[in-house]
Order: sequence, then C-alpha cells, then structure tokens
Amino acid sequence: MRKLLLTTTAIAFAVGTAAPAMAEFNSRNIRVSNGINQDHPVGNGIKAMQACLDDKSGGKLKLTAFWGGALGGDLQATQALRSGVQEAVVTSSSPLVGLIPSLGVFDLPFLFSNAKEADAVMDGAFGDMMNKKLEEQGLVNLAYWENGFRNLSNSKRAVNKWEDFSGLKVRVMQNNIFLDTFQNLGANATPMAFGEVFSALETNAIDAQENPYVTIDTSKFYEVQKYVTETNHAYTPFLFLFSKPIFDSYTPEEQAALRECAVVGRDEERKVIRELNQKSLEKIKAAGLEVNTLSPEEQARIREKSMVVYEKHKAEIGADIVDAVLADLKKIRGQ
Ligand code: TK8
Repeated sequence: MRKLLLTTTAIAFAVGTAAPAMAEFNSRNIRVSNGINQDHPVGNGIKAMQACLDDKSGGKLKLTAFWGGALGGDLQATQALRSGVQEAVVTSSSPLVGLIPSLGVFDLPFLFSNAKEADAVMDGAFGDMMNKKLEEQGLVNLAYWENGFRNLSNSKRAVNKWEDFSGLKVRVMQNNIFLDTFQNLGANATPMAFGEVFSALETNAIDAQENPYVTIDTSKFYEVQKYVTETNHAYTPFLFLFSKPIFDSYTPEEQAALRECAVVGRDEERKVIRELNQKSLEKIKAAGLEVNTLSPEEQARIREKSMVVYEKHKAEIGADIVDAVLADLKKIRGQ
C-alpha cells in the first residue's frame, strides 16, 4: 500500500513537473527589434499582432519591441537570432545577402511596378521558396511585411535625370546590388548600416540616401535633406524573422499562433503604410524640401540603364531564382 502510494506520488510529481513544458501556451517574452522608429507602421503591425496573440494564447505570448536599432542593426540582430540569443527582428532583406545571396533577387532595380505585384510574389510560392532558404540559415520568416518603394533624398540638387546622380555621395544598404545600381548611375555609393545614416547626413559625410517616404518621415531624414526625387527604383520587403533554435523549442500551438498573428500584423502594417505614404510625402514637402518626380522618359532611361545590374548579379543570386521571379511577374501581369 505504502509502495503503491509512493509510486502514485512519483507519477503525480512527474506529470506535475512535466506539465508546464507540455502546456499549449507557456509564458514567453518575445523581443522584436527594429531599426526604424515606433511611429513607423511596423508599430501598428506589432500592436495588431499582439492583440491577436493575446487572443490566441490568453496573454501568454508577449512581444516586447525595441526601436531605433536599440538592439543593434538589421544584420547584428539577425545574427543574434541565428545563435538563439534574441527571438525576433523586423529586418530589411537587403543587408542579409551576405548570408543568403538569393535574397538579392528583391534588390534588383525596378523589379516590381506596384505593391500588388510585390504582395503576390511575397505571399505566394516564390516567397515560400525564399523562406526555405532562410530556414536553412536558422531563420524562420513568419511573414513578409512592407518596407516599400524607395526614393532618393539628398542635400545637393534636384535629380531630374540619371546624369544628376553624378558624384552624389549616396548611402546604400550593405548590399552589392544597390551598390552597383547607384555606381552604374554615376553616384559615389557607400554601404552603411541604417543606424548611422542620420548623423552621416547631418555631418555631410554623405549627401544622399534612399528609402520609402514613410522612413524619410519617421526617421526624420527630412531634417537633414533638401531634395527628394520619386525614383521608385526598388521595392524592399521587411521580413518578420524568428530565431529558428528558439522557434523549434516552442509548442506547435505557440508556433501556429505566431505564424497566424504575424500575418494579421502584416495586413495591418501594409494597410497603414500605404495610407501613410501620401501623408509622409506631404510632411516632407511641408518641411520645405523640394520634391520632384521623373518624367516618364527619364524613368525609362534610368530603368534601361539599370538592366545591366540584372546580368551582373544573376549568377550570384541564382539564375533559377531570377528566372522564377520574372516568370511569376509575367503571370501576375497577365503577359
Ligand atoms: C531599418 C532598415 C531600413 C532600410 C535601410 O532597420 O537600411 O535603409 O530601408 O528600413 O531596415
């Protein structure tokens, strides 16, 4: 009897201690870092994602966001994910090409002509294929959020044609494709982490940078720039990356909630960023910057001139990858 009791106690104890690890949802503090500021629409996305997680996990899964590069830049944070010391980051894909060269496909100049095309590619089979490559490097991409179409800002002159890029000291992301795109247009391109851009512009170490209107607004680049040109030269996504070693230690329910809620956050972030784009442009103008668009002829000339970048980087990205995205786009465009 005593023996039986002891055994039962032992079993109860074993079950008791094992229970938390087997619970559908455990208390998790998920750190998400960003280079951009809290008033960027990524902030709205994170709020929506948190509301969804609260709902699904009964308040167990908590996101703690760190803004303005407080946990390091895109690349540094991504490495922290791979080694399992940080849970998540919302990063541009571009600085990660050293790790995953095929991600460079998204940096090809003038690849997407509108957000609808970008969404279809990211949210479809092509996006899934890139996610597999990220997983091989220890990164789970929960969803593609929007960074957006990029425009040029500078402190020197209005840029109306590609010859106007000549000699402009332009900060580019740490990415060969951007570097070549701008060098090919005659600019003096310098790779630099995002966190250093504001002060480099402020001290005139560089003349120019390129980012979506919303970033020129929320990162206050308009305070240290005089001209903005709507070049739309590239669309870059944000990846909502999770550390694979940490993700793999979560329960299936936690994993599913994170994937589903990252998509809820994505939809909110995309909605807000697309609304804010125009307002950010107005704010930039109101701050006294001279904003210009390119004539359709100039846009076509710049585009034409930039096509050499596709050939130059095709092998490094993977010819199959470049062909696959172009084939996808043809289908989407109904050609
Ligand atoms: C913020 C960056 C930024 C990107 C850049 O961490 O570096 O210019 O566009 O949004 O990811």
